[in-house]
Amino acid sequence: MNLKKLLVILVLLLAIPLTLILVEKVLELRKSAYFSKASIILQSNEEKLALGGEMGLNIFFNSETKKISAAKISFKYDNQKLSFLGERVLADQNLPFTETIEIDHNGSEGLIKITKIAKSSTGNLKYGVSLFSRLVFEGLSAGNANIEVAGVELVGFNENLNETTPDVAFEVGGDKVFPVEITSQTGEMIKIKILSRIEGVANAKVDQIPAVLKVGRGLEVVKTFDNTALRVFPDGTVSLEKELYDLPAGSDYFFLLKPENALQRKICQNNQDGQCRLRGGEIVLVLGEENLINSAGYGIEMGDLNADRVADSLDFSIIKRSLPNQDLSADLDLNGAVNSRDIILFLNTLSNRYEDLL
Ligand SMILES: [Ca+2]
Ligand SMILES: [Ca+2]
Repeated sequence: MNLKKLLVILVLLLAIPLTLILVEKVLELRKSAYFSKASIILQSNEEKLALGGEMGLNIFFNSETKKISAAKISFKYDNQKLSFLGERVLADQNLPFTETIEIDHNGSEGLIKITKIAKSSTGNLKYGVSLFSRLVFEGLSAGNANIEVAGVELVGFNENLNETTPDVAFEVGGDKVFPVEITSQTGEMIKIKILSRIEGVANAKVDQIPAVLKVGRGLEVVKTFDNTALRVFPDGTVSLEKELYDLPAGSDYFFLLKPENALQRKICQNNQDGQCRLRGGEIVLVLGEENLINSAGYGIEMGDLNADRVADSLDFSIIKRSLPNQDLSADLDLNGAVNSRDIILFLNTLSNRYEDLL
């Protein structure tokens, strides 16, 4: 055996184990890539869908470990109760999935298939939550229906592998059924706009605050909206707009409005200028046009910070505690600071102290 042959054998002996080690490493990475997970999120702003009304359903992906570059999704919907109006993505939404390759809709089977890719290059793709599409449906007949994700195939890139081409689909978790309730009364939608103001607010730095709105008739509460919001204007005026379904038009309505950190207000008539705790509702609601209820003459009083329905020493201790660290959850006049102004406002509220009940 000459020297040349010996060298070749030596090189081979060294190279083979090294190659095996490298292959093993790549497979290890591959394994984690193949088993990457993403979840799908179905979300809509509408609580209920009125007969003949429209509902937009947003479809999001959430992928922590890989950047999603393309997806094929199929949806199944109840075609007896819902009609698919199409994909309608708002122009100002920053969408990674810019190109729709295909929408295949079969109305008689209630099946929609969408294929999309991201226009961005691998480097510009994002981790985390990204909007895939917004589908719009119309309510065809009353009852409960589902919109279900029937199949998902996601395609991702793995930076660790310096991939330039997408790899295969990976596991998709998340809630893939979206329940829809279609309300029965055709066109029975009552639009309301409540106008009021918050006492002692003259330089508000926030533009909305959370609120609970209850709708009552006579002396009973008939509907509760836990997650609504008051629009706040700098001078302290506030407004709340809401569409009410499943309620008959007519007289004797009232509202209970409890903004965050405030005492609840009972609004039982238009242009009300004082409390009406013991009175029944006197508001008339009509269909079609906007029902404007002005309650600015009986302003909202801030002060119930712990939401126990009374403004008292417990709330005062929360304000005191928030002074040194400027915890803005105690910023009663919404001016962006916790200081003596909030204490003065609170002391004014103490003259009333109890919130309006039924
Ligand atoms: Ca309280
Ligand atoms: Ca303040």
